[in-house]
Amino acid sequence: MADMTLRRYLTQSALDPNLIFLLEDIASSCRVIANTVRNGAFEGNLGSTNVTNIQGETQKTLDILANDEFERICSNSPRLAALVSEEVEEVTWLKEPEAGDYLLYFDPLDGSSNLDVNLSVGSIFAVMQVQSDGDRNVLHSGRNQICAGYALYGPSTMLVLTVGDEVAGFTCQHGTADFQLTHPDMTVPAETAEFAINTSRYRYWDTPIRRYVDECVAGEDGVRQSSFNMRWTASMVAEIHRILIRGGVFLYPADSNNRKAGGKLRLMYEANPMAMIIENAGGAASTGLASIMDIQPTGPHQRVPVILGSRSEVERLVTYHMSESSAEQ
Ligand code: P6P
Repeated sequence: MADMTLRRYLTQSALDPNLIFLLEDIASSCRVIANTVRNGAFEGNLGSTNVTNIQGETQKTLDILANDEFERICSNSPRLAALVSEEVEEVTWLKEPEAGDYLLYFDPLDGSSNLDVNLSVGSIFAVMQVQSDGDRNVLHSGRNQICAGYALYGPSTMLVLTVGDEVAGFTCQHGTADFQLTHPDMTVPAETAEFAINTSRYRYWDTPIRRYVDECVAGEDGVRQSSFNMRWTASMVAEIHRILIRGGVFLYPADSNNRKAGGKLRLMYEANPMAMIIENAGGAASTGLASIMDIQPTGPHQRVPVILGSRSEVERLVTYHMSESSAEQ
């Protein structure tokens, strides 16, 4: 599979050249961010600012630098009309929108609480299109995404991308800095024995989540008659990548503590892109009651419950939620 670079892969995918330009700009942004993250300690970029972002989170220095890189590199993309960033409250309109122009949604540095402890972080992105001339609307459901992907800044820097039905993984080659295709046609194993959830929130969970996790923890003697493993890396990109490689289910549900906010994770630049990737890899992505990509957004920073990964596990969790909600009626 030597020399299937990202550019060759995109060209062979017969995509609009302006979309190829945009995806290459996104890849360039991720290459620069990878270097900035790796050299954070030398450039005094670790640690936090005293700024609280729209999410109510203290911004890390590298959050801002990563956002600036996306803006600096992608803003010149010929048919890019707007940027929707986790780190910026307002939508950034780069030009008067014309039908077909691209809209870029991104979390420039996800999981940045891992930076100071040298654990994996990532960037998440999705692209949609302006629906009609002059239409300054970025609130389209995830079904309108024409591509989605993430960069994982781990032991190696990877770019995972879906531009249609397949999910492809590229690894940044040390030296040439080319993204080379190393993981073609990534698919989520249908069955799994691994779940990912922040179990410190057990006291806030609703019944369907407690039931699911209790059954996993009960292992061979419980109703699942199987033992499960648990992982939690506080980096959604790392969790999703692990699920693409060896299966699993990732849960960040709404609970009694975050329900007023709608959940923890953001729809437009975390849940939707990952939902497209996971579904195109044969998995499923739900809030517990509805497919994530069917949600009609109400705001660029809207939060939603997230349950995604191996299809059989997500379907089980949806069944638990449905039976709970019908019991409440
Ligand atoms: P908690 C990172 O802040 C993030 O948005 C996701 O990447 C990650 O899965 C989750 O939040 C971690 O949340 O509550 O464990 O800190």
